[in-house]
This record gives sequence, C-alpha cells and structure tokens, in this order.
Amino acid sequence: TDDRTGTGLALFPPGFRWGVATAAYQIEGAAAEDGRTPSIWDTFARTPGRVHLGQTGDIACDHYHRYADDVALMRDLGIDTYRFSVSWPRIRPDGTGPVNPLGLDFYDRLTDTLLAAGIAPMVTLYHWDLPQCLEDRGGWTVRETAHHFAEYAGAVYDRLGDRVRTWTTLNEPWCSAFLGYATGDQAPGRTEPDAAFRAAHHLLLGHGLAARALRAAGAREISITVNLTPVSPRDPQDRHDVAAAGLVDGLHNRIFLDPILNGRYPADMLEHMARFTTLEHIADGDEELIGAPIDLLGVNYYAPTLVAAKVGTPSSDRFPGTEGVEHLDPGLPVTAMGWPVEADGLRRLLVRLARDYPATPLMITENGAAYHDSAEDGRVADAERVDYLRTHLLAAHRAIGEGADLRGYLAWSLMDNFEWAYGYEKRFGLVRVDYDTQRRIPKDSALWYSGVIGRNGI
Ligand code: PNW
Repeated sequence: TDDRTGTGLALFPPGFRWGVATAAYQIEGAAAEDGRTPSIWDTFARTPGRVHLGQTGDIACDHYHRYADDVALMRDLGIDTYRFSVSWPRIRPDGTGPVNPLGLDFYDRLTDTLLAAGIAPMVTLYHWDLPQCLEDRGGWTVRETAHHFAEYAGAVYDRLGDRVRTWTTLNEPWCSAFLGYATGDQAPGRTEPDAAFRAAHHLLLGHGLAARALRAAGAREISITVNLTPVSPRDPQDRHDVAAAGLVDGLHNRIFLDPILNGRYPADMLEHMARFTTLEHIADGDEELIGAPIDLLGVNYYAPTLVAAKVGTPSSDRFPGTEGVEHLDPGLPVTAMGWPVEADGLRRLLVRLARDYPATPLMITENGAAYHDSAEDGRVADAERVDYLRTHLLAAHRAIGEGADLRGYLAWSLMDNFEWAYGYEKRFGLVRVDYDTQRRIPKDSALWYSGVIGRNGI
C-alpha cells in the first residue's frame, strides 16, 4: 500500500474510508423548526460585530429540508462515509429535560436515507452548538454541562445506535475552549483565560462521560475529533524558540491528546494552567475517565504553525500565557482564510501521532481549503482546491508508509456553508451552493475526488 504501483497510482489500503464532513449549524438552517431552541451560535451570530455581515445559520444550505437531494449527490459522487453533527438544541430544547422526538426524527430520516444510498453515517454529537440555556447556566465552564452532554449523547444513541456505527463525542474542543472562552472569536465570545481552561477540562470530561455512556449502551466505534497542528520553532538550535514551540504544541495539541490517549495532562500544561486557575475543577478520577480507551482518533488538519520566542517586551497574548511567543508567517502560499498551505505538515503530524500515541487508529475527519471560486456556465474550476486535496492526500499516503494507522479521509466540506465568524464569505465546499437559489453545483474538486474514491488512489 505504501508505494506507487506500475500504473503510477498511489493506492490506499483496502477498506480505506472515503467521505466528506459537515456540521449541523453550518448547513441545516430551519433554526426555529420542530422545537429547536437557540444555541450559543444563534446568539453569537445575532450579536452585532461578531459574524461577517451579521450573517446567521437561520437558513444556511437549507439542508434540513434538502437532505435527501444532498444524500443523492453524495451517492452520485461515490462517497462511502458521511460525517455530520447532531444539533443538541433540536434534541433537548431546554438542554437537560425531555427529549424532543421531532428533533430525533430528522436524524432518523437522514440516517435511513444515507444507509439506503450505501453511505455509512458517522455522528458527531457536539460541533459547537451548545443550547443557549446551558450557556446561561455557565456553559462549558461548569461541570454540570459535561453531565448534561452525556445524557444528551445517550438519548441520541438510543434512537440511532442500531444503525450508526461510529460515534464521535466532540469536534475540536480546542476551538470550543480557546476560541470560545479565551480569544472570543467564536461563541460564546468570552475572553477569560481561567474560563477557557475550565471549559477545556469540562469538554474533556463531557467526552469521557459520554464515551462511558455510549460504551455501556453498546457503541462499537467511539471517537473524538481534535484539530491539530504541527508546531515548529523558527530556529531549532535556539532553545528559546524551541521552548516557545513546546508551549504552543502543549496548548494546541498535547493538552487534549495526553488526557484522551494517556489518561493524564502533561506536567508542563498542569503547571501552565495553574497560572490561571486553581485546578480545583479537575476532580479525582477525571483523568482516568477521560483516558478510557477510544477506537478511533479523528484528526482535523488545515495548516502548520511556526513560532519563535518574542524578543523584547512581552506583549498581549491571544492564547492564555503566550505573551512570550511570536507567531510567524512561514512564507507559504495561503488559502482564502489566510491559512498557510503545507501538505507535508499533515505527514509530520500523522507520523508524530503514530510515534507518541501508538496503537491509536486514526482518521482524518477534516481537511480542505477555502478559495475564491466562481461559477461560470454551471462549472466551478477550482484547480487550487484540487491541488490542496491532492497534495494532502499524497502526504497522508506517505504517512501510512511511515507507520501511521490511517483508516480514512473525510474532506471538509461536502458543500459551501456557514463558515462561523466568516459567514458565507468563505467557501470550503466540494460542491458550490448558490445561496439565492440553493442550487448545488459540484465543483471540479468534487469530480476529481470522486475519481480518487473510485480508484482508491491517486
Ligand atoms: C474547523 N483555527 O474549524 C471546524 O471543525 C469546521 O466547522 C470549520 O468550518 C473548518 O474547520 C474550517 O474553518 C476551525 O483557528 C476553526 O485554528 C479555526 C481553526 C481551526 C479549525
């Protein structure tokens, strides 16, 4: 599997899973239908100045009503795995109380439609849409939220567990904790370092409690998705730069990976967190619970990170305690997000995971790029996205050859959608969405990806 065949094809292992991913608030719309209540993203989007042009997910891609067509489109592209998220406020409109059967009905219909199309559903239970009523009670900064999450997870499993094999607890707890509670770039938009570390822990605890509930209920494949970035020092010979890279690696990657996969926070991160919080929120037994074995680690990769120690006066920090760190422009081509493109970063990341957390099956649960595409005569010639996907898939293929136990690849995203604080301006889709007509147009990248899936290789 690890090298090119005589036909010039980089073949992936037999059974490699190929798919696409989305998230509820980014595509569904129908924000007030069938008993759904507001999530923190509805509130955030309605707060002036938070989201580009004040856009919201009220309608988005109208997937709530068009899911059958969207599934048919995936089937036509040959997609075999579809990762979607379930909206907590649809399932438990008051966060904790009675289950709303109409909310579950939607995911039930979606699941059956996927299975009928030969597509394996992969459920993410939390992709950032916390019920607003729970944020009003402290959100992820309080321990109760983790317990409410596990109860909600159990309710979804009760309805879909007989048909859905793969269960992902959280999507990108780093974003929820640090962008949500430290930088304020994402909902709920708070900027309190102490809250961010408590949120990170309660998210991890929510993962542990939900995983335990899912396991007890019979779930066979339990996972969590983290967004990771390989962090490099500007000068690998300079111990200050190396220390800066170690800190950022800790805050971005190890603070989640170590508790989940080793059952304990890294010592340097405990020390770092103690600068901002008492650590009293970390109860005896929490780390053990968080570290219970999982079956698959979901990895979202977009871009590498380059840092140096800041020379001169330390200045303000976006991430708690990084006032001594300078984030550098690596001088690589960038996407429409301004994110640097380096496919080899994905290879390094996967190989590092295989080395530091051995025996962990991996799946790329998001990878992709926003570009300024345009539609002409019903065609979107997104050559840059094809290039992004091709180079990253080849990097993943190389990582497999170097020992990474990679089981599948999911492109972000099936279609253009509500790109959080950037609204509809940034387009990550393999399929273009015309937001005036809701027409879908598969971009060149979708057709190219379909060919890759058909050949199981590049
Ligand atoms: C991920 N960062 O978000 C999310 O899982 C998706 O919902 C989102 O649409 C996609 O990536 C593209 O943004 C991220 O600042 C947001 O490092 C921000 C970062 C990483 C991932």
